[in-house]
Amino acid sequence: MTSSCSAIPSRRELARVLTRIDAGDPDVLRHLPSLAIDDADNWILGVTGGPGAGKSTFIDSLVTRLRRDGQRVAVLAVDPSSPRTGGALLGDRIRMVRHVGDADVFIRSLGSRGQLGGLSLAIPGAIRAVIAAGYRWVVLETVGVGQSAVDVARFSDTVLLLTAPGLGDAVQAGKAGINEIADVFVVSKADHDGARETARDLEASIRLAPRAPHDWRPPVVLTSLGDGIAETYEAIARHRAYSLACGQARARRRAHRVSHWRSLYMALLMGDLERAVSSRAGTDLRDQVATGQIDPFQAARDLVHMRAAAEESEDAR
Ligand SMILES: Nc1nc2c(ncn2[C@@H]2O[C@H](COP(=O)(O)OP(=O)(O)OP(=O)(O)O)[C@@H](O)[C@H]2O)c(=O)[nH]1
Ligand SMILES: [Mg+2]
Repeated sequence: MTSSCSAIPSRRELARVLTRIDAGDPDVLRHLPSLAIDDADNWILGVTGGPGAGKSTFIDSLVTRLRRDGQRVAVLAVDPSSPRTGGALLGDRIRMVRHVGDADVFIRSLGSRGQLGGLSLAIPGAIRAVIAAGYRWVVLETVGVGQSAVDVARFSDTVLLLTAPGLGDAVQAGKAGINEIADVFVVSKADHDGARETARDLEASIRLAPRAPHDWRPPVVLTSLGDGIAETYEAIARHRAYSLACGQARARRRAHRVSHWRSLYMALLMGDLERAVSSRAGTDLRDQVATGQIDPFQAARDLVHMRAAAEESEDAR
């Protein structure tokens, strides 16, 4: 963080750090690995589901429930398609106005147009930043399609999949393999027709999934505009207890750290690559590639070798 890694940053400092993370600012990378995620008291909840499935509405109610227990909560809306963060976009897509005045709730969207590592770097970075600021619960919201859903699942301790009745979401999600990442299934908009059928379809697909006797069996809960939140909260608590007891939480945090490390490594390599390409030798090679004087594959290998040689001479010094 800015002044010191050990001090708890203010909200304003936190907002500034997140802006830099979102922008892929390489300077901020240096400070992030030192911020631990080891404490099992921190819990990272991934909430995914189709567009308009009711994720933000649901999270709003869940945050109210967590606040009743005195928990400090950070909500990070991960939106790879957003043109920019904050402002109108945040207001449009995150319906959590109830918590705007609450100092113990931090809400922020994350779009990451940063060059370095994209969302797979921004998500673990942002998680570390909010945990360091004392938010013990981190809720990640993302649309349950494509890479961002996978990224969110990779960095979550418990994954909730929301399905609204009548959208064919359950079938679509099943096809995309998204069902496999869910620890708790939430049928949202349960006041709509077809909610019970959707729940039954999900139950049937859960029954069919191969599972050892001691494995976690994802429950299905129904919610609508605040109803069913107690049951969902209880399902999350059960999954958390299971995960902590059987070692799943530890395994996921290990995978989380490795993913973070890989994306940091890629970010550093990308920075290196940019420097190599814009160096004198890189520019010469680029010109030769452009005019067809040299085969691109050969030129790419030349660049790799040049970087390696430069590193060796740096090491020797
Ligand atoms: N009837 C009914 N409407 C709901 C419920 N939950 C959400 N909605 C409505 O569904 C619409 C989408 O809700 P959001 O909470 O914004 O859904 P979302 O999944 O966060 O949407 P995106 O972030 O845009 O993908 C809004 O108009 C909500 O008012 C519910 O339980 N019942
Ligand atoms: Mg939303």
